[in-house]
Amino acid sequence: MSREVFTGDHTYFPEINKIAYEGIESDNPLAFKHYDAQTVIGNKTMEEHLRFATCYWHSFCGNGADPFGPGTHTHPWNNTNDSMSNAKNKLDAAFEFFSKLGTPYYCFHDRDMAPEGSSVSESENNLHTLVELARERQRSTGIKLLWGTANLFSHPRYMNGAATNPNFEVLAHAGAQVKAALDATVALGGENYVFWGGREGYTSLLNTNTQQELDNFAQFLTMARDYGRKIGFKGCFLIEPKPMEPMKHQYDFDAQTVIGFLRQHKLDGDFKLNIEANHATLAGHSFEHELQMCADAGLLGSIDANRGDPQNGWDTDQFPVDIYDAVRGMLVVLEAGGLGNGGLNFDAKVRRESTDAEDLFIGHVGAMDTFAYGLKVASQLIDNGVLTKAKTSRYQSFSQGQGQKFSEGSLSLEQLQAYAQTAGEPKAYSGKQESLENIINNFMLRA
Ligand code: XLS
Ligand code: CA
Ligand code: CA
Repeated sequence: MSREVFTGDHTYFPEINKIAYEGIESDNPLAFKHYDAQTVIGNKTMEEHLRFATCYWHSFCGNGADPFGPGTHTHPWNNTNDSMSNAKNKLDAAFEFFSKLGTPYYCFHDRDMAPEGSSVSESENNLHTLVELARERQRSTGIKLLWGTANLFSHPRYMNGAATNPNFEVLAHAGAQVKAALDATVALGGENYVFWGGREGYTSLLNTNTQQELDNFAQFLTMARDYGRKIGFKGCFLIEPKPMEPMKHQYDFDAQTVIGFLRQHKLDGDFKLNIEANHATLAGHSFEHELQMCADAGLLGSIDANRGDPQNGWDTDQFPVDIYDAVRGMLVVLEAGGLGNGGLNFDAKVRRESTDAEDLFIGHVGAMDTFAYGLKVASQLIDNGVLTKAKTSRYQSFSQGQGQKFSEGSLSLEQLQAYAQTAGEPKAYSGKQESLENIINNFMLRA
C-alpha cells in the first residue's frame, strides 16, 4: 500500500524505505497501522492535527551512554575527527531520517546541530554555517522547524544555572547563546522557540537567593522576547516545565507554577507552555492534568510526547506507547481547539540496548501510531458528546438560580449563608467515574 517511492538520499539508513501506512492488519514493524497522514478527522488531516516532530538530540546526538558506561550506539555520521564535518554529516542523516519517517517537523538545540567553538564568535559561526545548510535541506524536503532552543545546561559554565546563575558573567554567555539560537530559529522559519530551564533552579537554599534568581530569570526572558520580536519572530515562545533533574529543585516546576510566573511578569501574551509527558509524571501529575492546566489558562503551546517508567522516578524519555494516555491527552488537546502553532515532538530515545539502526524508526512508528489512535478515539468521544454532557450536567447548578448569581459575582457571603439556611442539606450526586472510565474503554475497544 506504499503510496510513495523514496527518491531522496539513502546514505545513512540504506536498509529503510519511506515508511508507509499499511493498516491495522499489517505485521510490518516499519509501517504505520493507524497513522495515515492524509486521513481526515473532523476538519483536518491527521498530519495537520498531530504536527509530529522528530527531535535532533536524542535521535542523532545521543549514543546510549549512561552514568555507568559509554555509548552503545554507533553513528556513521560521527566518524571523522573534525566536529564540523561530523555535524554536516549528521544534518544529512537527520534529513534522510525525517523524510523517510514522514514527520513534517523537527526540533533542535543549537549545540545539537553545530559544535561549540572556542569563543562566542566561533560558536556563532559554526551555528550559522549549519543553519545555512539546514535551510537548504528544509527547502528541498519541505520539512519545517517546529522549534529551536539553546542548550544552556551541558557546558560546565552552566553548572549553577544560566539565566538564574549567581554570576552575571555566565548569564551574559547564556544571553549570547539565546540571541544566536533565536537568529537561527528565525532564519529557519521556526514556529516556536523553547526555554527549558534545565539548570534554572538550585541545590541548596544556604547559598541561593531565590528572589534575585527569579527576578533575573524574568528579566532574561523579557530581553529574549523583545529581541525575538525585533528580528521578526512571529512564533510562540514556550517554557517547558520540569520539577527536578538535573537540579534538586527547578523553578519551572509544573504548569501551574509556570503559568503564575508568566502572568506575574506579564509574559503570558508571548509565552505559552510546552508540556512533556515524562516531566508531568516527575512532578507527581498526569500528562493530561498538565495539558488541562495549560488549556484552562489559554496557554497550551506544544507537547513533548514521551513517557517515563512508573517504577522509577527519573526522566527515562521512552517512546510513548500507552494508548490510554494518548486518548486522554488528545481529549484535552481537541477540546482546547488543537495545538495551534505547536506540535507533538518525540522527545524520546531508544534504549541503550536497542542497537539496530531500524530501532529509531520503529520507536517513532509506534509513537506516531499511538497518537494517531489517541486522536481517532478522542475525536469520536467528543463527537458523541457523552463526556461533555456528563461534565455539563455535573456543574449545572452554577448555570441557574443562585448558583448562576454566584458565578456572575453578584452574591455576597451573607446571601450565601441565607440561601444555605433555607435550602436544606444538599442532595448527593454520583461522580460516575467508573461509568465514564468504562465508556472510554468501550470506545477504545471499538476503534
Ligand atoms: C530535558 C528536556 C529538554 C528540552 C529541550 O529533560 O526535555 O530536552 O525539551 O531543552
Ligand atoms: Ca523535553
Ligand atoms: Ca525529558
